[in-house]
Amino acid sequence: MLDTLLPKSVSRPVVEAVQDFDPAAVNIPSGHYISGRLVPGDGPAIEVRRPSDGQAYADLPEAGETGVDVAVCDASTAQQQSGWGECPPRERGAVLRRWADLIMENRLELAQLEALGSTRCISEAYTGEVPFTAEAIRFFAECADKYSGDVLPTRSRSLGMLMPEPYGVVGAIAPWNFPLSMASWKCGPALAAGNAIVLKPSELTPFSTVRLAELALEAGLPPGIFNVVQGSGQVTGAALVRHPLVRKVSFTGSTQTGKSVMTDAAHHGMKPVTLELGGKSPQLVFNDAGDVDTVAQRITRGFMANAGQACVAGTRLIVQRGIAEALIAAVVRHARVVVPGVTWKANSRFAPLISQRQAEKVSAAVSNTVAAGAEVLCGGSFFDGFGGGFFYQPTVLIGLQAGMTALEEEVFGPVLTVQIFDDEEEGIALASHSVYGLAAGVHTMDIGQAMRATRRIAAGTVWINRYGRTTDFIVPTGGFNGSGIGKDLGRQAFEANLRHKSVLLDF
Ligand code: TXE
Repeated sequence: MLDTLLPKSVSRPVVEAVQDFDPAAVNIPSGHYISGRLVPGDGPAIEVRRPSDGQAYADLPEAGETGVDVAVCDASTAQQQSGWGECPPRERGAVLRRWADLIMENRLELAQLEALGSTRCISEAYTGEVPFTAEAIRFFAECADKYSGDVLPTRSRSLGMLMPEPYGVVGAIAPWNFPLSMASWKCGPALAAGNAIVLKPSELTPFSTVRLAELALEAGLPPGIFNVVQGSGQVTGAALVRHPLVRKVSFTGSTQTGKSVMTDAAHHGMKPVTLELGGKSPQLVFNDAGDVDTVAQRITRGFMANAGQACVAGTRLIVQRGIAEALIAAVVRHARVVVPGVTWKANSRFAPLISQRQAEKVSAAVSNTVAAGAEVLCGGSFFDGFGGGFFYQPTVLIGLQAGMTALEEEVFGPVLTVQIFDDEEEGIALASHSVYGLAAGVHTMDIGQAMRATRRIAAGTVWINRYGRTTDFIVPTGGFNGSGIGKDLGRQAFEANLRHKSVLLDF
């Protein structure tokens, strides 16, 4: 997802600067970050492992209800007393821009921290994830003073207004697949709108966001406006969603957990939620899609980026019969040449799966599907030679029937299913999914065909003749149906962090 079109000035000149690094030499900011200070946790700790080799490298403190209460109360006090919510929006924008500058100045350190503990290879973290994070914050900094409420057409001797105001404290819960950029998608709009934020990163990738919070303070964010609490979802995440002073919740993760976040938010204060959930996105390729190899590369990147651990991964190839044989062969060819490598090596381009649990999920999805009659065109097992790391081979499956696991469920690994169709109607029908509606790719040179398919596919994003996001952060992202509620990115994400008060003044 993130190795897409970064501006040349951001991504290109520095590729050479990426070098191997020693994972044991990385400084780890361990603890919660509350009121501008790193707070060592007390109580139970969670062992954190490196996905590349499975080695435990740090202990994570877990904030229970009491720890979360301290963070949220401090955030609420800071939001009310520091002036962050009331200062001129342009000043908020300036702080966020300085923050983005500091992120870029500390790019190598952040990239190493990210690559150490997540599935981001250092080259991608340095050229993609970190600059992408800074750019998203810059985008939301620009929103700060460019949004107004409304003046409403009311009776002649009255003035009707819609006045936007921040919620107060926003609770944010981030996943492990893009730890820094997912945090920026949540913190950027919440902070630009004048809220304080308490962020819970994934317990699998907890540390890079602490450094992000330290840099925010250095940029001028008042202490207590950006806090990080560490811990598991069931304990820390649930306590955050339920806390009475958290007035809005933003979550990215599985559809299953999204349901319980939404239920908790409803039962503990009727809080608005933004939910960016799972997907099972189709890539619909018509006979006239263009150069076969170009399309194959698009399809391959679409399902293999971050080893398939992306919510928008295009994991269902639905291809028209006339082009099917050539395209499938080309996809398999591209899938076979990937070179896996530990995330701290500069030339590694193919990521490990995040954890043993995720590895078991991917492996079971493939073996269940094969046991049910599907055929493996390539992959189907782990790469050898990585000790405790879980590197799953890019896998292409064909001969699928409705109901098979890999076709229906979000696998979150580098697994592509292939289905062949004859006419447009059949292709569009296959593209729909009974649960998910996150993203879709439509590949055809016939603009009419592209737009007919786009109108009929139920997905929050449709890419035509491309696959994957860009740095056009103005384009909102979010799912339909089981893939979520509301939008990240775009003006919509900023506006979702404001509530609107209707005011009627008689004169
Ligand atoms: O996700 P969870 P997991 C999907 C993907 C993956 C599956 C499981 O299919 O295989 O989810 O991954 C926090 N209250 N996605 O278990 O549980 C948790 O601590 C509040 C898709 O990691 O959704 C973490 O910070 N918070 C996805 C975050 O939620 C809770 C990205 C995500 O965890 C909580 C990741 C609770 N009750 C996984 N339970 C995407 N949309 O990109 C957990 N959490």
